[in-house]
Amino acid sequence: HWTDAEREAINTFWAKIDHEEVGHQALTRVLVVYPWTQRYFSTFGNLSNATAIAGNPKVRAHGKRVLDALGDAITHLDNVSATYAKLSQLHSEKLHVDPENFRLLGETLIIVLAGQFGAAFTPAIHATWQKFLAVVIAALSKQYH
Ligand code: ZNH
Repeated sequence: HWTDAEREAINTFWAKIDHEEVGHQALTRVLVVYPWTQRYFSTFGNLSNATAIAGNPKVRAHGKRVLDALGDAITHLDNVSATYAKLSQLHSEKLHVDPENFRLLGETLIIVLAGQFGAAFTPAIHATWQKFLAVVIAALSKQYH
């Protein structure tokens, strides 16, 4: 269900994204803007304020890991549910992450991309990314019962 133009928009834009930097900014923002998300990261140490969150090396490493995982979805665009089946199960059964938080991270990621790329994040690219993230969120939410 992807057009050639959508595949092109996703892949071209993805190639420009610095996983560590964008992942770090997106996760940092989620933890600051939606502070209840901090409860899932109790092993990450000091998350007591925005400066501590931004300087926390575990937050940085985890942000990159999340972006790397988005890369798995991009290389399996026709197969995102299967690609994320184990990851969905992990978030549901082991981490107990409320899937509503996937949506918050997706929205925040869009804001970070818009801020970083400005006019280059065109309405068409924005629309395609919104669709891509909706597919990702649905796949990550799939193993919740
Ligand atoms: Zn998550 C983990 C991805 C969202 C929380 N994650 C994780 C991992 C990955 C991911 C890859 C690793 C796994 C293993 O180890 O195996 N995530 C992801 C993605 C997304 C997400 C892709 C979207 C897009 N998460 C999320 C959210 C949250 C979370 C929203 C909350 C808020 N995760 C989490 C946790 C963990 C994870 C808590 C664990 C961490 C540690 O290190 O411990």
